[in-house]
Amino acid sequence: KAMHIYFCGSIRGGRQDVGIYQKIVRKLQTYGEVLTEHVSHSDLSERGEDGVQVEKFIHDRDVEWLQMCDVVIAEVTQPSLGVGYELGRARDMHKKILCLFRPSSGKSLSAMIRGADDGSLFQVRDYKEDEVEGLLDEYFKGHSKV
Ligand code: 6K6
Repeated sequence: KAMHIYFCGSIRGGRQDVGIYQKIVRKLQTYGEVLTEHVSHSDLSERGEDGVQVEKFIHDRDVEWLQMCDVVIAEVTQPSLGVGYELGRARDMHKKILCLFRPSSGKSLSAMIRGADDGSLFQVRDYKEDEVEGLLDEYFKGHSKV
């Protein structure tokens, strides 16, 4: 059975890192099924207006996917309320979580994410863009590929 991977990246928080999300999702797809592939689609804009009913559907479906996933990978460089919310929910579900942050952005990661690192289930890694594939290989070592 394929591993279910939940990828988190900013949407309404701003789409400037979408190229990196694409690179990460492509790599994750060699390890399992990425439930939230749409987060990396370049045609998904932060400006989308959906109406509260659609947004309730998105929220409830995303929380269901979080519940069924085996692992959560989050690119946290571009701050996003949605990603922060997903990480808090996932942490309470005792999911295995990897947060990826690029210090070269000049940004400083929220203490609520950096400080959630417990050295096992919840991990935060600083990285450079060209390291991301090797870093994911290392993280998934031991997990079987699809
Ligand atoms: C469409 C266009 C703009 O916003 C939308 C809403 N569509 C979404 N569809 C699926 N997942 C979403 C959507 N909006 C947010 N999410 C979830 O929250 C994703 O799983 C992302 O990881 C995260 C992004 O949150 P924001 O606060 O940056 O939007």
